[in-house]
Amino acid sequence: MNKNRDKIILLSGFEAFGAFSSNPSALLAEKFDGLAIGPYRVRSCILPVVFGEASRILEEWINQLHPAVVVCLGQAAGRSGITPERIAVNLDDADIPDNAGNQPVEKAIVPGGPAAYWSGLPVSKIVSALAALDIPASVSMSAGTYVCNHVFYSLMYKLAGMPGVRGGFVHIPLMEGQSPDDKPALSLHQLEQAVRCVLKTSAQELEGAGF
Ligand code: PCA
Repeated sequence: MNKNRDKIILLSGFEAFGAFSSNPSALLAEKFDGLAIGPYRVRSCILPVVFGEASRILEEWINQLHPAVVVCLGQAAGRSGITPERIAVNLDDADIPDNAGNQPVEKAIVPGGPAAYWSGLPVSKIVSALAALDIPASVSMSAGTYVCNHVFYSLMYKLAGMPGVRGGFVHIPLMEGQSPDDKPALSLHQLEQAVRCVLKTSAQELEGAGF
């Protein structure tokens, strides 16, 4: 395999969904596209908030780019800090329709697949690194059962067959100014700092050294 291909971090964000007209995860993915993180180059994609389609598109990007690290971002309104997800579950159970009108209830993502997968990202190290930057963060035990968990589970299912490639999911709070209500939010600057820290900590884990 081409050596350069080993040095890509694939970063995904989501389109707006539900009651929101924007999604900070998409904004951040766009901002980081093409940036260097140590010896790695970030490539970004924006996923539709649609069960099935989102994970198919992510899989196409993985097949095309052969990334060394895959970090998927999603918005979690109501959370006050950055929350790397520890575990993906084999369940679609939607409270609201996705952007194509699908609303699966108690449906396996991969029928007969494992009940759950651990994240491949160093979730505790990421939280410590964020805390050192004074960015609120904690490890989350559930990515929910909506499209984010669907993408997370599908990613880990795929990466189970790709030894050496690390991946996982990180939920982020709303961005300041995004929502008129009083849900917690971080500034764009804090969110950018946080994503840089997540990517750097994840890539350093692969390199086994600082950069
Ligand atoms: N958050 C949703 C889906 C897209 C997003 O940004 C979720 O948490 O499932």
